Amino acid sequence: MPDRPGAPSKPASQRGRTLRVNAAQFVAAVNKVGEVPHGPPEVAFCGRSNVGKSSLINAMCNQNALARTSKTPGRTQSVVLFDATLSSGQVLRLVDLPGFGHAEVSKTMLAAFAEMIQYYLLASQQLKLVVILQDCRRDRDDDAIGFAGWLRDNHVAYTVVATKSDAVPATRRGAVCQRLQTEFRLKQPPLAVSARDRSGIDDLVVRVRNAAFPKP
Ligand SMILES: Nc1nc2c(ncn2[C@@H]2O[C@H](COP(=O)(O)OP(=O)(O)OP(=O)(O)O)[C@@H](O)[C@H]2O)c(=O)[nH]1
Ligand SMILES: [Mg+2]
Repeated sequence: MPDRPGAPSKPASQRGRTLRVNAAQFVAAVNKVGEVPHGPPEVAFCGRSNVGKSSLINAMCNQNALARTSKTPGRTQSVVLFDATLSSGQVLRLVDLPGFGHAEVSKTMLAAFAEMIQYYLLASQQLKLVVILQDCRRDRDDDAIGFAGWLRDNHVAYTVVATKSDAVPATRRGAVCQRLQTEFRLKQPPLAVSARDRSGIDDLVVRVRNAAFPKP
């Protein structure tokens, strides 16, 4: 189930009143998936360590330090849950997953992370969308492409976003997104986002809301 067909075509900023996160709070950090408390519809953020997952959650929630960020890869080592209340009154659970592929963590721990993440993704009753993050500055990421294939095979809905778009000249962003579209076999180019200059953030909030609360 590649990129959601219902995703908005016009940027949120051009569609009148912007949907925003009015309040967000930390719910729990869990190391065992069985401990994820039942709650609102969930949207999970995953990707390579240091790709900007925690920063993106903070930007979406208009906060600086809700999710812990770090220059050191491997900062987020548990499944961390945040509940975000939207200006529409709807409540979303944002799930910050441990990053895959960082050297500072032992192979055994990496395997344990992967197992925990996969179990969560398959077992959660509330998971509505997985957001796969890809750093605009990096080349092809076979781990993430393989992971997207695994999600497809297991009928888990996902979308791809290209992070840190501020770090790539505006003239190159289109080419990066086109390459990612091909690599991930998406119906449309991924959304380019930047936690630093907030570009694409409002659109991402709309996109995850639409996935979490589909119109009947
Ligand atoms: N230029 C730029 N840097 C960013 C952006 N988002 C995050 N970063 C930087 O990238 C680094 C990693 O950010 P995190 O949000 O901690 O990344 P993460 O994916 O949560 O990392 P792990 O928890 O280790 O898996 C930090 O130094 C951030 O300041 C962005 O939009 N633009
Ligand atoms: Mg993190």
